Amino acid sequence: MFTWGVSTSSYQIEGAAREGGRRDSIWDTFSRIPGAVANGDNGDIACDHYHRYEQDLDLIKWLGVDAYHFSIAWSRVIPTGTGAINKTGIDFYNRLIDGALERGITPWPTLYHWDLPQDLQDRGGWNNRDCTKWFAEYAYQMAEHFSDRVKNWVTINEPFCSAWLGHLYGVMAPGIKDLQIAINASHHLLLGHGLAVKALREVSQESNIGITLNFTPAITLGSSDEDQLAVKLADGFDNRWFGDPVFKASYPKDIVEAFNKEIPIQSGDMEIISTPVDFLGLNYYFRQTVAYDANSKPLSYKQVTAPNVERTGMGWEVHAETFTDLLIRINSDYSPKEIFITENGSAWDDEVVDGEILDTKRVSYLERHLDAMFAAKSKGVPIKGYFAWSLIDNFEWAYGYAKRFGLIYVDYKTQKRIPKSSAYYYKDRIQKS
Ligand code: IFM
Repeated sequence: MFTWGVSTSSYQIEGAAREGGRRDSIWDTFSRIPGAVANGDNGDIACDHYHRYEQDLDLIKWLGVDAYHFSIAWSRVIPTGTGAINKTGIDFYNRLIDGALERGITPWPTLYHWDLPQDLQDRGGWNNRDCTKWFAEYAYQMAEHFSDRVKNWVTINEPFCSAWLGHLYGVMAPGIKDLQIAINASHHLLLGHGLAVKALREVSQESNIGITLNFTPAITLGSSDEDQLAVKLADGFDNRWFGDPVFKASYPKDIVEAFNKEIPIQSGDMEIISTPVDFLGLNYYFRQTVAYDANSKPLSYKQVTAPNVERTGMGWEVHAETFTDLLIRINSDYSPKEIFITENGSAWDDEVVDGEILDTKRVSYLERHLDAMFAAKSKGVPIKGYFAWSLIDNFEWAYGYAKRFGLIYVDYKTQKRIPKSSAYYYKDRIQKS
């Protein structure tokens, strides 16, 4: 059976930031830094999903999907990150999981979608090797509480973003700009993933466990050897740095050499990181265009703006064929047992006109990417499901509420939800499948 679903994440939709015993995550802290998030937005209220989850589950059911991929806010269930469980937080996810199951929807939680408890950041966060243990203990606790009803688990979502955007470029929480710390964080995120796989399996052998990696294929407009090198470096930095350890138990040599930094690998780490997973969660949004640049740091390439290409409201190139090629390549490079597309979608400047949102560009993006995915599937890539990003408009990290990815529009003043044309398209496509 092919699984159709929708995805969200805790900090982006829940709100209720200071309710029910939840403590700050690094995103609460980061959002308070002047200028860190567009318009000074934060996730205090977001989509108020914490209070409106029943309505949101009804919308998920109305869409006709099989599964709901959400994330658990670590600081809601273990507010200081380690130690005492917060029963009120657990109760919220019990209600969410039960509510999904009552509606015939399979819950697919991710354990970590970037919202590290601030108390753990104060102890060094992902730069501290202990964070891998804290994460594994948290994973174990979540399995103890939910694995009687939850079978499908994603450990970590897009370690690329946590590691590089959060610790190298500082454009996401915790806002650090340091290559060595970013490398440490990347290794600890991956190690935490491996330990969490073991912890989840220890509690429930029936678990179906994966990690979600985002892949951004690169091309160049140049024809020089240097530009080809730029493509290779971009691919190594974005894609192979995270895929190779999980599926090949090693970091890509060319990038290790180019970084010329210490990687905090201890004996046995790579075996733990490459603990076999049941599936790869794959996120795809766009392809990038790069050129060689000897002065760029940490690697000798830079992003260039390809002319005359279609772009989303994020400025990301729309290129569905790349999705097909990527899926074929990932299958051939890594041979994952199964692939679930855990995110794919696009942001546009949606407008409500006479109570409707005719988001024809999102419909077109969705249609072309679904076709592209099925093209890869028909060539033998073991794609078992597709989750659209996102169920509803939400807090788009450093862009705040300015960028809308939802199939369902959210009026942030009233919290009214309005299905966009893309929601009707998705519903119809699922029905016909
Ligand atoms: O909103 C994000 C999500 O949290 C992670 N993947 C990419 C999405 C769009 O930027």
